[in-house]
Amino acid sequence: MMGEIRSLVELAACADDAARQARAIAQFSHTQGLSVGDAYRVQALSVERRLARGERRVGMKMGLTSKAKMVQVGVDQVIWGRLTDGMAVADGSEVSLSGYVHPRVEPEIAYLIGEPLAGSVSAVQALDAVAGVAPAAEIIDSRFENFRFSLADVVADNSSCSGFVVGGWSDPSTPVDNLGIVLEADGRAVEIGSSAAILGDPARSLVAAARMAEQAGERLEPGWVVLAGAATAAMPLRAGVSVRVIVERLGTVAFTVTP
Ligand code: 0L1
Ligand code: MG
Repeated sequence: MMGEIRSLVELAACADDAARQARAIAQFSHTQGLSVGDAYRVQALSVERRLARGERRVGMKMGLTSKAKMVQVGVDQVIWGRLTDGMAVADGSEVSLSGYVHPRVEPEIAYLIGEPLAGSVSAVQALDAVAGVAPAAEIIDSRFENFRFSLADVVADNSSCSGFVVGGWSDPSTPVDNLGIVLEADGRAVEIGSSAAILGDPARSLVAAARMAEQAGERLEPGWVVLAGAATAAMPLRAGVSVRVIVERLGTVAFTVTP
């Protein structure tokens, strides 16, 4: 039975409250039709609520940029979400599971934006705007029950973004198109991949970020972080685990989960 149809503002409040209270909710698409365009509007409105509480916009995440990720969640389109400073996790720090519903972690490559970037650009133009590259980990956490969602659901839920950890920045000229990546739990490799799994080259993800930002009336701003997407499937987080992402040439990022 269809429930009451909610406005985009109400859906945004629902997604934001669920994230804030670390509470699972039913998929929006179970009770009402939601276009992907409207879902991005819900995402924008829910992130505006974070900004109204004092958080600051610090970047953009690209999602589902690898086959492994698309297969893992059953959605086969590149999506994006908005990063705020409230989602940043310091490299080497400890996080508590209490702030999440059912978090997972995935290994990524991060770009630091040096010059404004938006619209239809080539990979060369996109990379010219980059001030640094770094190893990164994204903590994703769907607010939907059982980590299941439609394309519109996940977009409305800020593309599952929940936290991100960025390591030390390397020179932007460092090639990142085919670097070995390992995701470790307690010192054991759980996922092994290559940055080439990110759309064949993470630079393609940056190009897509510039295009999608413009479609949303935004641009990538100097100082922003762009997460290019995961190189492997994501790993569920459990209490007490020590997580480390190792990216060939770029170094490592790490965090632990409170026991
Ligand atoms: O690659 C990603 O960051 C995708 C996030 C959305 C799907 C998921 O929750 O895994
Ligand atoms: Mg990701």
